[in-house]
Amino acid sequence: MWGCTSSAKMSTNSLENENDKNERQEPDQMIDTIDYSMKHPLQNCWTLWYFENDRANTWEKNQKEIASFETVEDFWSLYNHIKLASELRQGCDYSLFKKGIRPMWEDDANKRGGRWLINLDKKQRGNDLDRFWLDVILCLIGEAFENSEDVCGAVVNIRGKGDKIGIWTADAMRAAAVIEIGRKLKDRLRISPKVTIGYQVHKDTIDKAGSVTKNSYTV
Ligand code: MGP
Repeated sequence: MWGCTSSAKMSTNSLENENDKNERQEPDQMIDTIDYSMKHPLQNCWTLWYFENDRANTWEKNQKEIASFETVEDFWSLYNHIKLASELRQGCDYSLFKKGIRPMWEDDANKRGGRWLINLDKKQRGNDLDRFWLDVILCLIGEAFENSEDVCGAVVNIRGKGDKIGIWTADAMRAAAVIEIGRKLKDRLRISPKVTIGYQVHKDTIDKAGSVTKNSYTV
């Protein structure tokens, strides 16, 4: 089982190229120098949540905490162990949030915030969904944003009408941080400059009258 301790943490800028920073060595020399027991700590501890739409329960009760991790290795163990987002049933969600933040509007860390929303069309479930979701996770746990402290977490919704990925930030009034996160996200996901994504304040989503929530920012 995965869990988090309160040990000292260091920043990991690249999750995939950790060894590139080290001086290159002959392969046979490496046998003695790699310490396979050392895990690479993330800057934050993260919790993965799973939502399944069981009508017998409230929305909140249907949010289940799966596991927490705080090292690169424990992230990959978890990721490789669970279904891809595209393999989940309709109506299900994965959420990845900093440990201690619940993946809901009501949490103190989210209640003044909002989300960058990426709406996928149906054919993108086969092409883009899993890549986008993994890239979003790597941006989060690799602290890819200059304003990473504003990031609370991310959610992927599997829906028949079209899947969605939301990146939740803490404070919708912090315009510069929100915009920086949106721009970096578009860049990292290689979303075409012709495509616009919108940021919606949670309060507007809660109060929405029709089916559409207004965008407070776009990039
Ligand atoms: P959803 O799962 O975010 O999107 O919200 P979906 O299913 O695509 O529906 P749509 O309304 O965006 O078209 C579905 C419903 O789940 C909401 O209307 C709420 O009833 C409930 N819900 C969603 N979220 C994120 C929350 C939350 O944070 N808190 C509570 N209490 N309910 C939520």
